[in-house]
Amino acid sequence: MNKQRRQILIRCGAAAAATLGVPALRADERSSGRTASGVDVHIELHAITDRVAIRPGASTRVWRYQSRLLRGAAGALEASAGSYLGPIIRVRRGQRVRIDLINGLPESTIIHWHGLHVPDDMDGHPRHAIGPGERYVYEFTVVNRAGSYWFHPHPHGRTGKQVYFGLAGLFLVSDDEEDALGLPTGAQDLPLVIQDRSFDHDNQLIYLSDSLAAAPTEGSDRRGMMGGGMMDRGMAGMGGMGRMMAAMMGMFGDQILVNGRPDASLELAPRPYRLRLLNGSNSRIYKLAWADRSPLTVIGTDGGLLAAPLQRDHVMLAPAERLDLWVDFARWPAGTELTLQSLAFDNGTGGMMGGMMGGAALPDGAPFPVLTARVQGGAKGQSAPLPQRLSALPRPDPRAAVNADRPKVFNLTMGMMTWGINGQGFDMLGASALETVKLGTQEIWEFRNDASAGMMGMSMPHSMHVHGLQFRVIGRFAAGNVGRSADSTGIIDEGWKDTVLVMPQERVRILLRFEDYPGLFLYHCHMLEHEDSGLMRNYRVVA
Ligand SMILES: [Cu+2]
Repeated sequence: MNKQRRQILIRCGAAAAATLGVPALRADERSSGRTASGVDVHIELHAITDRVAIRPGASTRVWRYQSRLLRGAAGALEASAGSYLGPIIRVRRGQRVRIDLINGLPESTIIHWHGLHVPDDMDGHPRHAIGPGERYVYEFTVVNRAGSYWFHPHPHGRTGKQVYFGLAGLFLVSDDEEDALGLPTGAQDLPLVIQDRSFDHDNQLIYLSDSLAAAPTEGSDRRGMMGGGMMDRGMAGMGGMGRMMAAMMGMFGDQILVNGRPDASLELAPRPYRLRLLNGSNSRIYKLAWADRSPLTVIGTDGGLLAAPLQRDHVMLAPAERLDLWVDFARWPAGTELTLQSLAFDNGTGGMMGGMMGGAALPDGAPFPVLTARVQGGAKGQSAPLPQRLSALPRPDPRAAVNADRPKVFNLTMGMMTWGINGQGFDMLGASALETVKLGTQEIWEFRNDASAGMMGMSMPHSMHVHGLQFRVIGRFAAGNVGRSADSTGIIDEGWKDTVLVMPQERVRILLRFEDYPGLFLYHCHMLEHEDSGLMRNYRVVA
């Protein structure tokens, strides 16, 4: 970022918010009609270094968002007491929000509003990253439908590290359509953020070559797999080869945390709950099921409610995906202890990862418990039945795409130990002709995960995320009799999505609509180590 832009950002925070986003805000007024200064909610998020108690014994150094509500109803901001995670921001569709990010970290950062439809300079592209001590002012109208969105850092090459050390929170949107359904609210509307972490003997987080004890600096960011002292810095529990593999294949922690807590155990009333699941992990996929194999009722995905509830034995949840479950705990006798598990699955790498990572304690696809839920006694609350019609969800119409007969192909590639898309790594300001789209049109894109013929012939699942919009999944195909077939049962492709899991040897087609905002947006794998090492590109929306 140049000096002039930095100064604008800093001035912006001290004076009016309007400076930064004037052209964008005008395009964004359609649903609120308010002036730029008339915000409904104003929140300050201060990214700071801190210590929290996570495990018995020494406290853990973390990075987290310290939050303050400067304007808006008290319910708009829920700080997470005693956890690195959060806060939870709650807004209504149509509200205008201003959020000031203040960077109290020793390195640059920026926040991305995952799943929200906002102008490109409000989206948290890495080109907008701010340095230590600087402020970035976001202001936008929430036009998304009710749903469970979230926010996290997005500086280039360091997203994985910053999320891992604690920076992430939920952004929950409600609207009139959802209110009318009478879904569980209050304590029965329960967000569950699932993450995996590794700790050293002193309770400190271990991330590749970084730990917060070693005060990471701008100089320690990763520039490709082989650089940056990845091989020679000592780190507990992972040898040099293991670190290098993790930097490329993904960080897999051996401790499962729910809402920032290990060994999560919930006391639940015998009533219906809405469980809002977010996979906030860097790279781990969960295959979730109740231990007693009670069916799961899915009512929402990334972009809000489905048209109707779905019943599944188990559900896959890839990094950054959300799933809303409806569970009536009155169906079990008081005192029942239920375990939500992640079941064993084949990630399509043929067990290669476990071997090559020197025996990661909890490899991708290994089974483990996620949380226990104990059904309390007492009066069974009034169990409102779940409506069988949830939301007006239009049927996707692939014929409306400008390339209905020629889907754009995006191969997820691995070459010379670097991830890429069609063989290309990240280019901060660049977008190819293939990656240029016209405002007001729809396109079909196909992510292909069967092209990795790199030097090690690796393929892994990828969790593909497109910024700035919600799309629909219109097809999922096996790529023929090439290699192993991975386990893709339990993937929920229904509803509005912003992130889609593409298993090895699969091809997934999505229908995207580019509306309202021209500019430069990202699409990438949300396995953050893949993203940080090249599986990320821009697309450009032109008027
Ligand atoms: Cu990936």
